[in-house]
Amino acid sequence: MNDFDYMKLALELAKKGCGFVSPNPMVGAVIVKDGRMIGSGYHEKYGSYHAERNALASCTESPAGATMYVTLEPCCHHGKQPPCVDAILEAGISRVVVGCGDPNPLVAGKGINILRKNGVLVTEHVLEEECRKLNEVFFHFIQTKHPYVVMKYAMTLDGKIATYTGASKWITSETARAHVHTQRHRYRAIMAGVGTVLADNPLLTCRMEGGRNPIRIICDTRLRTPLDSQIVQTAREVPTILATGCEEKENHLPFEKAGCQILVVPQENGHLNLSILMQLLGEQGIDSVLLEGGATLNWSALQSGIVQKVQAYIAPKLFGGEQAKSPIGGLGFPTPSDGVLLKNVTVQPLKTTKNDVSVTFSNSAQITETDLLTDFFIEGEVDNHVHRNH
Ligand code: AOF
Ligand code: ZN
Repeated sequence: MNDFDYMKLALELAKKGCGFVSPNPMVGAVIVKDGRMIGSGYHEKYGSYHAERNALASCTESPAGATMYVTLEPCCHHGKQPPCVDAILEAGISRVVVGCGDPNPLVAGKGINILRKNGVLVTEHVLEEECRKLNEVFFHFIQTKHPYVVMKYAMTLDGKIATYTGASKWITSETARAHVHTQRHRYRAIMAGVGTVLADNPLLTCRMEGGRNPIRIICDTRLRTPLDSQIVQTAREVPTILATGCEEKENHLPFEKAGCQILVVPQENGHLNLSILMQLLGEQGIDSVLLEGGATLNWSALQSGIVQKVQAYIAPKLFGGEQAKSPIGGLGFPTPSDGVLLKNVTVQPLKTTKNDVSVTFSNSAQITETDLLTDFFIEGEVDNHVHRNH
């Protein structure tokens, strides 16, 4: 096992915090002495112990003289937890291997400096790209104070999100739909337009085993969400924000009584100003938003430059129809060179068993063949972005 192998272990541990540590980063740590792993831990929950202290507490023997592998630079500030550098120095760790620096201005480089000043040998940049990528949300949020926005949609291979009649259940298979719930767990909030609430009356919860519900945000410029919708009816159990341009307090009251938070957002061309909405959500500590908007909201989001990532579930199906909607509506861009480019694109096949077909041969031996459906999950980061509203 070398430095990279141990850092990989620390990365795997860090991922266990996914969905529970926001808006903190996911961090993992492994402690190695004389070629043996003697402790490990990760940041499990927002506000609770940092990875380093959990790893130190788990040690099966004295960590004095050991090496600690940690995916993020150890902190040196007093937040909800005391500084990790103090715990590392007290434990007598002699070498610290760091994945990537902490962009938090309270830490940024200072944590590593303190360790070095106190005679600890520090090795930096081990699996740095992987460690940064793991916390792309944290890096974005701490630097911009706006949530990391992921635009998600499911479409057919001919680019339709519904048939010409408006029917959309279902485009993708169960496997793809289950995968969506891992993303609802992963990101802090989910955002949809009031059109989706009126059409589908969705719950927008996370139905993944052991998962955590995202905060639900409905963009509802004129406050048209029905009081008897599932969203409003479950607002006491699942945090729910109605973002609206409607300022009349008496119209807010019934929603607030039902447990919803009303967030008044300035309007722009009859729609909510999404950049200001993101600023307001950021002020509430919401570090990430999974945008499951309809075509109109998706276009507004792209146009206002708030989208960092696109996730497309693509079914091997064709709907056809000029009137059938595609994922991004609005006017669209006039020339191909104006289009939004994606970078770091990955493609993941999501296989589903459609049917078990029993085949009987003449010798009467039965075998079962599996008929597979494959949807594709495509993810890419938004590369170029033009603010067309300004
Ligand atoms: C670490 N190890 O496991 C984590 C770190 O309020 P606090 O005390 O939880 O501090 C949160 C900040 O600490 C967070 O913004 C980030 O800079 C760092 N997170 N640091 O050494 C950890 N989760
Ligand atoms: Zn810390």
